[in-house]
Amino acid sequence: MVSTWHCGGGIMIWALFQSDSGTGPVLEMPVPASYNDITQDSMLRDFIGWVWYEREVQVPSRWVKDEGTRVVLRVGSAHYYSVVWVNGIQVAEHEGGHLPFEADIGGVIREDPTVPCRITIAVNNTLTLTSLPPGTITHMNDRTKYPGGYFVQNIFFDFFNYAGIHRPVLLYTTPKVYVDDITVFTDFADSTGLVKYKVSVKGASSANLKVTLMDKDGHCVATSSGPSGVLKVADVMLWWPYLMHDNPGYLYSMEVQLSASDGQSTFEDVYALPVGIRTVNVTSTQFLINNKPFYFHGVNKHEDSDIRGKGLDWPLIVKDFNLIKWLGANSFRTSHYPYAEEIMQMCDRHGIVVIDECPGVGIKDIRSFGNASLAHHLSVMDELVGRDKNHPSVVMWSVANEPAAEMPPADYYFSTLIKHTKMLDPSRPVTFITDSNYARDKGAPYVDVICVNSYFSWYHDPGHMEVIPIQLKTQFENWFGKYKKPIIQSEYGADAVPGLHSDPPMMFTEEYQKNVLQSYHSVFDEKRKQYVIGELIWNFADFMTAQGITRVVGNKKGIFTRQRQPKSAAFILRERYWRLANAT
Ligand code: GCB
Repeated sequence: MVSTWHCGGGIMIWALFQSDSGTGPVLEMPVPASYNDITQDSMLRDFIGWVWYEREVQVPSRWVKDEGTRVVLRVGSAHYYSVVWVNGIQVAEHEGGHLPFEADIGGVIREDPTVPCRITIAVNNTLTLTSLPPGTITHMNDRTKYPGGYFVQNIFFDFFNYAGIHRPVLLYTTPKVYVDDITVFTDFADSTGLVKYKVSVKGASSANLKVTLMDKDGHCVATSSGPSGVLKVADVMLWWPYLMHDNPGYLYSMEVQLSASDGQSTFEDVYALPVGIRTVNVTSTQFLINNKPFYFHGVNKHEDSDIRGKGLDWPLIVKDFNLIKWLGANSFRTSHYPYAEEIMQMCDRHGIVVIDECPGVGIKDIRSFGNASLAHHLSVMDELVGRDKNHPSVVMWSVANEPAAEMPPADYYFSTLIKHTKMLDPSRPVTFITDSNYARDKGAPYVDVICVNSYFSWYHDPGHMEVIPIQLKTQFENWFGKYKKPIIQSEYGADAVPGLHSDPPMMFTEEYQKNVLQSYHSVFDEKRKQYVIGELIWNFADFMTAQGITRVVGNKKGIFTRQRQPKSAAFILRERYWRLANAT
């Protein structure tokens, strides 16, 4: 990539089409951001259907003049289904939020170099039985009850279905012959690091490739040439998780230099990739990073904040990393969808370990286990693994959250999905997050690590914290007894409305949340000496949900408020996580 041009870092004009013949109001709409909370209009907050973004940009004339330059339009993510036009010509169509897509637009902008480049993006947030996440629509047509009639998007997940263009829209260029992709697998033997690489080139059948690996100070530590090979690094500095080593998140820089010729012109491209050298392995009782036992003491998150919804927001990202480190957390799960690449890069640099989850959340309806759903799920895994495969921070893939894994089709569905994911990436374990009964879960036989969610004394036996020790112990013993695989408590927690107090503790108070956590912790402490390899609190921060009788302006299970201020539980967790970090 030689240069980029931000075309989404400002206002895009947004129009809501109300009918085939006319447009709705035209609004100023920031990108990146969800559109839902930007205006005072509840219709827009809860809107389901097509919205249109449009913006004209002036493309540098050297890009347009030079036929040897490939001009690419890249959308970081748009929720959910998108169609993109440039100067009225369709250039891309993409299904699915949370992942990027792009289009080569050189041909279109060269057609008439005198006109500015008009980018139009139509986005539809409707979820169907085959989308990920799935959803259905119910029409309220009984005119005796609903004078105007209305329809609702039913969702089977617990976060607000924010929509719009959530991540940056960029234009960038490469030469016509270019480095399209790199895949690295890392390993080490004694003090020698090994980086096995593969480079894919597009635009020519052959090219000269020079590969250099540099350390943090810019010194070259290994070189190679050709589209695949192994770089050997003497006295390797391994990539370690935060708090597991004095120098966590160590990254080398791999640079691929391409030169090629098509007989008339020569092309040069450079692609730089940060590389962390580390290994990941799973035994029946342990999760090993660089052959050392790793205990996940971390959080589940959401991409969610006031006003911008799921829109990428740098101050929020940096604040969240500061809070994660303050807490002494060493890991998080990208519940319940892939997070922005910018966040993954931060994880690499800071040594924050990631369980990378695809948007397979809310697969509850038997019709969402059909062939069309599975085919889409497989292709989402292609996109996710393709995007995140080189991040050292990513140590495991999660293909779903709380599916109806007891249903008969779940067996074929999960065996196919997990096999496919392992074929895409043989170097990482694969899991999905379950809340099913251990005896009837049909996907669990295929995972490498059992990840189980439970809310004892909350959704079951509300108000009865005394049930936690026995129920939690039984949960662990049942799962381990059946599968002999390591277990992560992938969610647990309780809602707390900040500032609400009671003693003795009552549900929704800060005291109740604190006590639930502490009761879980004493069981974790007993079982982590055996086969429990991690605990991820639900949730890092309060987040927005659909309106409903169990949600008081959103889910309040955060240990931080939505504005990132600590509740009492944050201090309990902080004390615990630092103690766990110092004990290992
Ligand atoms: C869960 C879900 C999560 C919810 C949470 C809750 O099991 O995985 O998305 O937000 O419970 O608070 O109900």
